[in-house]
Amino acid sequence: KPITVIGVPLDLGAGRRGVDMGPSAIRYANLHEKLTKMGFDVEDIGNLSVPTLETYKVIDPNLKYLDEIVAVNEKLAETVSDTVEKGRFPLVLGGDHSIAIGTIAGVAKHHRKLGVIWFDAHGDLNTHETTPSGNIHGMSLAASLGYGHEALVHCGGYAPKVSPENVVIIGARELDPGERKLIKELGIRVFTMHDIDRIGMARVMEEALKVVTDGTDGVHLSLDLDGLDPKDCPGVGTPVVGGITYRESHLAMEMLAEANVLTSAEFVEVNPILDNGNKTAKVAVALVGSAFGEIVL
Ligand code: DIR
Ligand code: MN
Ligand code: MN
Ligand code: MN
Repeated sequence: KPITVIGVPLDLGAGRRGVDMGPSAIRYANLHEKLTKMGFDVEDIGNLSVPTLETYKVIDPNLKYLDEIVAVNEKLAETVSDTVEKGRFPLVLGGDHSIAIGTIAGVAKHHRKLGVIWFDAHGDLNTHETTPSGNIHGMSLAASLGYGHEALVHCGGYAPKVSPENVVIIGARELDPGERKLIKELGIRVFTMHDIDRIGMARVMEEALKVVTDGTDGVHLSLDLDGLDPKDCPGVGTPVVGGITYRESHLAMEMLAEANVLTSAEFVEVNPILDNGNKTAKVAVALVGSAFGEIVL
């Protein structure tokens, strides 16, 4: 399938600056070349235009930069939706993880039922009522499920985008109290680092694939690079020790490619300012390769 790359250099949803440079860092790590060499028809439509932090001020400390983030996500939802309509695979480069609201809004309306793999150290299941930070990148999965501020929940003009039984979180190791509560209430499947240690990534992915393909007609991958261990991915805004290794994350992508179920993907939270020689963006590009079916032999 032909691929359309969409950059979203947004950092208003995160607590630390720098993820606005994520799309550049990923392109610098030769994303286009990798996909072209793999034989894909790739078009890169560039970056969406995104407001600069200094231009705006925080109005609600529990929903920092809400209006600006909503505007970017509405535009992203349209762009992603147009891409799907053209029969192309949307590959979105972040930017902070709040952009998942727009990506999923653009994708989900083309599916009867969408499965979502949320690969992250965090749950991103806060709302303005539970957030400890006010950062909207910690609310994007909740919003996609229909929880949180109306403007986030209704991105793209409809809600909810996904139902809890088709969502799986992989790599969680830092959840806030409100997130734990929502996970229990909704019965969301979460594979924590404990589970990965215990049963291994291969079995985690087998189970995860069941969750996201059960009755669905599409699967979205939302991959926050902080899901990986900071040793492999130091260039992220909120590193959490004890993460998924380079190989475990590759195995996950390889099993996804093998299952041949992905219909859209986003790679977010790459922060080159905090990185070491663009290591994290290079990992992102390698993971994209595996997710699209690159194999060693
Ligand atoms: C935290 C951090 N749970 C929050 N979330 C992050 O601010 O809501 N997600 N960093 O990727
Ligand atoms: Mn995240
Ligand atoms: Mn995260
Ligand atoms: Mn509503």
